[in-house]
Amino acid sequence: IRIDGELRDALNAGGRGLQLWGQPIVDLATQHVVGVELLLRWRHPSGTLLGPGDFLDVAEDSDLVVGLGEWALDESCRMAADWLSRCGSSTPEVHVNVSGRQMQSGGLHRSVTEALERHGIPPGLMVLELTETQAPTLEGAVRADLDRLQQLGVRFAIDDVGTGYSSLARLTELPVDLLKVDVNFVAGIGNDPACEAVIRGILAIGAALDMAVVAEGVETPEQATWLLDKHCRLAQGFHLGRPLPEAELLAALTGAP
Ligand code: G
Ligand code: G
Ligand code: NA
Repeated sequence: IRIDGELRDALNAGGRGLQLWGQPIVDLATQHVVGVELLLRWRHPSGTLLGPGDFLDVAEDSDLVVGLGEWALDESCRMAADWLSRCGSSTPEVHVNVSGRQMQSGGLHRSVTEALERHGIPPGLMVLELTETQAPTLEGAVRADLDRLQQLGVRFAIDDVGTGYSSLARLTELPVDLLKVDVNFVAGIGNDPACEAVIRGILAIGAALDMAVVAEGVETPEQATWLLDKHCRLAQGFHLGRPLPEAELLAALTGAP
């Protein structure tokens, strides 16, 4: 399949076939949904529903990832405007994934502010998730983009913490507010002391640097209990909620049947 051509067609048609599914981020102490991570899906012209792993690399290798990122920012804000109108002050934070190439394109500040303004979303509601392994060298312009967004109230999360090659240096370089513990460490809770030690270490770094920590990939109540016991209050995973398409997500957020 010529994924790149088809993806270009989809973007040129205003994002035809592209969707964002939302996965809840839960406060384990209160069970409240405090955030939603938006995850890209693509209903390919063949009918198959594709995940990011099926087409993100292709997009990342071209300028397509920038258009895809702009589409995702706008779509996230459109969805968030709907949540805001129904959930008011309990509207969850909106977590949007940003690729390294999108950061380096130089247009991140503009894309984010335009999407927020177009849909009337307060900047404090938005969290941009950056992946360690993709985080580019922070040349002046990229750094300035991130700083301006942070001054506006937008926050930043580092995804898959512990799997990148320069994680600790990154944490002091980037304007980071939130650390996301990689699923592989969470999978080791209860059976792999090394994984547990890494999670404790990330929690200690978060506490020392005043960054919140989200555990990803929580699949069992035992993992949730272990995390809460270590004062890790924020978690995401199949045990707490699977990624859902827009209508089902909305029903989950508003408690509708
Ligand atoms: O939903 P799934 O677990 O298949 O997502 C796999 C990965 O794809 C996620 O870890 C996330 O980092 C990445 N991803 C999902 N949605 C987006 C998106 O909108 N933009 C970018 N750049 N990456 C995304
Ligand atoms: O870090 P990233 O943005 O890739 O994280 C989101 C990804 O993790 C999504 O692709 C989602 O499908 C996946 N995911 C979400 N919850 C769980 C879980 O409980 N277990 C596993 N193995 N993967 C999960
Ligand atoms: Na993410």
